[in-house]
Amino acid sequence: MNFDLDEELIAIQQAAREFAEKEIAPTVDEDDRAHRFRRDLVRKMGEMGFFGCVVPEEYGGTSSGWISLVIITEEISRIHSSMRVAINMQVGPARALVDFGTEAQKKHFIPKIVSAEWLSCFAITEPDAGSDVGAMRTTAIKDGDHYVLNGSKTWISNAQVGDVALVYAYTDPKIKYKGMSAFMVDLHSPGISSRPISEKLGALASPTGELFFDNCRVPKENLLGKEGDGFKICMTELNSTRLSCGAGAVGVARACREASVQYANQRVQFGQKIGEFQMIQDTIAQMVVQEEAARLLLYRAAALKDKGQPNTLETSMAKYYAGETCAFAADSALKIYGAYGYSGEYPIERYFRDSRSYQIVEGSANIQKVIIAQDALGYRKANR
Ligand code: GRA
Repeated sequence: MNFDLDEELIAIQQAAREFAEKEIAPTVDEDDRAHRFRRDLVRKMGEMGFFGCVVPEEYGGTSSGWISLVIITEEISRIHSSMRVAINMQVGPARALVDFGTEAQKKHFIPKIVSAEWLSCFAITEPDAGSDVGAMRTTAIKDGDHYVLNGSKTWISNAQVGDVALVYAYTDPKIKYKGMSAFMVDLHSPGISSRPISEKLGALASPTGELFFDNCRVPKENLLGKEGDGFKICMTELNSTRLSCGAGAVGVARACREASVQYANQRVQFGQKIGEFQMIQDTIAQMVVQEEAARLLLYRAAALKDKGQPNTLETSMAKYYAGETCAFAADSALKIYGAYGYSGEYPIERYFRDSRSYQIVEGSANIQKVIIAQDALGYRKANR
């Protein structure tokens, strides 16, 4: 496989880098400290076409492909990890609609999601259902032309700012995951409320919250796929969003590596630049190699998807490794910067806080390892 980026991808990379450096970077520390969600910037990202990479042009997308999604996410996350979450919130539901929506659903939702006229999100996780998606308790019971939603979701990015959500719920709780269904829900409907989760370690400028459904009536036209398709839709969606999430991890790892190299070349101790000490070189070398390996794993997984081939295994490998790489890079940057890294004077403490999310979200590191190991052991093939 050849991973030299072609002209189109290089142009996309440059546009995303320029956007991140010009539009996001000037206020990144201020936005992060104030927990400020930049809806205006999300809208601009929509105008730039960042949310349309894997959406056909007829629905407002660009069809530039999965590798371009990975490239854009890395560039955004390198400047501000919080801002890359917005990519998954728009792309996840938009792509699920491309894969499973009716023509009417596609026309109604996708253009407004891709342009970020509507902020979207997806709601899987519940207080007692994190890694074990099948353990969710939210129900959607048919009542005439509607489904009535009851239950609560937690750790939902964009919960308190979203306009629409892709919500997973049981239409038939008795038959476990075979009774799970997926719905596009207007978050301004009666029976829906939200509560922000503001006390968190990182991703401070990305809103996170709880969603509560109290007899919320969702028109039956908003069912995505058929009743019972929910688990499959959810796994397919996660297989898409894990790619972008992994790219976010690489973006933060790259920011750590770039900052570490710069500092190692500037900071003098014991009469020489600290970069001249072999222990620092050992760390820098590991950061460089891990970052490149993680990026190549992501490109490979994305390239398979661009060719329409199964890539669940490759996506799990890439997401897992990118998360570990990010944690190592942030940990290393903090050691290299020492007390300055611990202070608010440099962005290292933000990288460190943001890095931790990547071993948790979009399927924890352990869940990815389960998928990889079960495939290797022949218990359950990941690529079906
Ligand atoms: O064969 P079948 O017809 O019985 O179907 C089974 C299987 O083939 C069924 O689901 C199918 N399936 C899939 N279909 C398509 C399983 N995996 C896939 C797939 N990748 N694609 C049941 O399968 P199962 O394996 O028996 O299910 P399980 O053991 O209950 O669960 C599997 C697993 C643990 C992998 C799953 O639950 C999982 O992925 N858990 C992790 C949950 C997760 O990733 N949550 C993320 C929350 S959202 C989030 O983090 C947002 C962050 C935003 C951001 O920062 O980007």
